[in-house]
Amino acid sequence: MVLMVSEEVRDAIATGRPVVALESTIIAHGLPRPRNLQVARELEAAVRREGAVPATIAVLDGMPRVGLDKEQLERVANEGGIRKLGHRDLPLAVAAGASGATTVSATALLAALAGIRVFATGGLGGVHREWTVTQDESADLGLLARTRITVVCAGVKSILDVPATLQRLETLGVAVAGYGTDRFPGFYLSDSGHPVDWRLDTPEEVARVMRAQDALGGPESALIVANPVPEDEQLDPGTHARVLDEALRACEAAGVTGQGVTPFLLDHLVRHTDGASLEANLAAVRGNVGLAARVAAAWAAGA
Ligand code: PSU
Ligand code: MN
Repeated sequence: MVLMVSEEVRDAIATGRPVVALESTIIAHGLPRPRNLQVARELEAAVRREGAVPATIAVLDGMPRVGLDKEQLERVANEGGIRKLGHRDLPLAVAAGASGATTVSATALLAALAGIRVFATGGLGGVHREWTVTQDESADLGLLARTRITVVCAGVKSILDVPATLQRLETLGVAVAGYGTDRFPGFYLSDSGHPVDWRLDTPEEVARVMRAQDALGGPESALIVANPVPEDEQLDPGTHARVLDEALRACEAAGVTGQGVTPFLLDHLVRHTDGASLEANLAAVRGNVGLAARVAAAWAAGA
């Protein structure tokens, strides 16, 4: 067995009930303890409130798991040695018997393998500023170009080069639509300052695009539903610009590279905005999880 799907999730998939995949990197490496465990539970509860089954995904002792029980979720939130796993790390973690939280790329891959079509997260990874020097582009983008899944997110993390990331998504052939907006959301901010070509306004419209993807039978790529954080819950744009600038400089000064960059920047923002970035991040994720559950319901109902 290479993949363990929990009984509840397996049952929901088999009977055609709505399921929402949730990633675990945000829990283990994107949020401070002990708030991270509360959030992990809260997100699962939010999926259930909308009538869908949550499937949080992680690797524990070398076993990729889709749907975690109470103790497994606690391990992801609290265990010291939990690694950060992109999709390329999965075979290494399995063979080593290692435990790790899955990023968007690894979560999307495992969710699709399990037969789950809808996935909610905070913000996607993408092209980092300074890309010309570091060549740092998240593996999220390449994986979403070849995985048939719908990702509900608040755009891409604003610590990134947003227009370059949008361009890469276009080049890679990944479909992107704003949800209830013509503006591409900016993760902590409702508007990244960039437009988006397509707009969808209801879960049924999203489900229709998913069906059209399958009917057309092109490359097995994802659909990104970019759902903005409500304007009254966004991070103050002035604070965002100032603190992000400091965070990027601190990251460079600390010599952080590779997988460490995103957690470093997110953590810096939390500490230097008095937690305001955390609240905006959580508001975005909450909105995405609720919408993903409604999309999964529309998809399951054949809308
Ligand atoms: N969204 C959040 N917080 C996070 C992430 C997303 O609100 O911590 C994670 C996701 O798992 C995403 C990862 O895949 O950050 C990107 O990391 P990298 O830039 O190293 O690819
Ligand atoms: Mn990276």
